[in-house]
Amino acid sequence: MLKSRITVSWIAARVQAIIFHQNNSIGVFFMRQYLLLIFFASVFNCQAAEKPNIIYLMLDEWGYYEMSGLGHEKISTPTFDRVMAEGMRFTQCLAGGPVCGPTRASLMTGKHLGHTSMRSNGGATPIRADDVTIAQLLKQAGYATGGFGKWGIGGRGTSGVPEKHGFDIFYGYYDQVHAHTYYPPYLIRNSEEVILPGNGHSFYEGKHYAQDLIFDEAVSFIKRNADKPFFCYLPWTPPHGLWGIPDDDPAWLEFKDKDASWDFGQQTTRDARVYAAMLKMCDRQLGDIMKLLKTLKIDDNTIIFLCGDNGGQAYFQKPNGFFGPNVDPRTGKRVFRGGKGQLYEGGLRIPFMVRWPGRIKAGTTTEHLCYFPDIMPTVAELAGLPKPPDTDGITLLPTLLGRGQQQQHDYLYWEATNWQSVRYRNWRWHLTTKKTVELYDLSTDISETTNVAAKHPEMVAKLTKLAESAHTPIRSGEIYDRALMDKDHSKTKPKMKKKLNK
Ligand SMILES: [Ca+2]
Repeated sequence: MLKSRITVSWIAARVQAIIFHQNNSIGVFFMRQYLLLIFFASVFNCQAAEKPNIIYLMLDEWGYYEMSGLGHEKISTPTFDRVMAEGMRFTQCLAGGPVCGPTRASLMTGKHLGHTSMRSNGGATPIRADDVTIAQLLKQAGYATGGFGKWGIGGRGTSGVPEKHGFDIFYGYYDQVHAHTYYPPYLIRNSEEVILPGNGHSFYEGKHYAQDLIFDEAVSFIKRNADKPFFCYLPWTPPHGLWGIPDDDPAWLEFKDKDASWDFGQQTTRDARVYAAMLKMCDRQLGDIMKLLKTLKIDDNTIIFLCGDNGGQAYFQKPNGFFGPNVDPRTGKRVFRGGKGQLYEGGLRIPFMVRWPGRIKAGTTTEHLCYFPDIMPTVAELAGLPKPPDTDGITLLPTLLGRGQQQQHDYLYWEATNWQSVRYRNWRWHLTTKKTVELYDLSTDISETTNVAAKHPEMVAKLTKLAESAHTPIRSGEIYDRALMDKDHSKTKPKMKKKLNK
């Protein structure tokens, strides 16, 4: 089946790509060699016979402690709790970046933020045409590839569009600002507009609810591809704002009549209630997908990753947020400093769990320190591929399967605008926006309260050097059609009401 899909013209295209891209980095050169290797491995059937389906569900802004399974009393997430109970929870998984765009770039390309082509949420820095994504690897290993949700690493008319990066189909939002409403006038399918009549006048109301459509497309993709290995990437927008939800959604019915102590929000007094309802809605939708896997008899051969995309934000109520994403609900105390947008632990710690019936031991927890670049080598190994050559990640499979020696990172690295950070074992080093050096010993100070840089000059010197070696200059992608890219961005969108019509 796989052989039949590989054509002579495909070989010609790959060879041409290698010959004519002289201007690329060594990493890109090796990645291209690697893609050829995958191809020949496919031809001669050298790969593992059975490849699991891979579902990667990443909720936008979902905080570390925001699940009922960890004792949260305001949030209800029975399916997420079930994934935790039936799979493995990582207590120390860190996002690839502190905000939407960079973290997605890190996840998709297997690189840390010193190497990614996108490092900020500016909107006009797509990934490059020669960036290789997880979907490209899996595609060439014979997977059907679909993405449903918020892409965020390359708008229409740029080098970063998903259909040029290994996805057979991507449906949803390409532009992050486009995703600020759940009632957009259109969504995007492989760079084409899908018009949603009756939408576009309000952030909160309309005829078509984007998340329902995105969910339906994902379900349809799974059904269509049940008989072959598939990669279903679900970077869903909820519970990111602005917080709109249909009046009749069962999850909203559960939260809408909460008492006045819930009246917190940014634009409306119901935002906090909608936030909680959105998590319950996504929980229900994942539950429906898991039921479908059973019906299709592919549950045992499907691995599900479930995570947040960046550290939790203190939404709706200062200083810790109405839901306290970095507050342990069992103690009521804030554990991690900072939140979304920052490189302190609180800006990067995310919920992360993985379920694979019969393969991953149920109800297990690991403290293995990992981050988004690790996903690429992990899924490559799942697909029977050799380790990708151009990644900063390390496969998680020894931890997940309880088999073999788990390799540890020498260090983990992040950067944001004027801020660099290194995690080295239990040390956390920062060169902050104020150009001050901070060093924390997380083994005794998980909340990063006491800067011990002055006491440990050797450690500071060591980690400073690591940060210097990890950073490379940004080489971002290209914009071919700025007007098309801008069309999905807020500046040119029709004015929409930020107030509810009631
Ligand atoms: Ca986010």
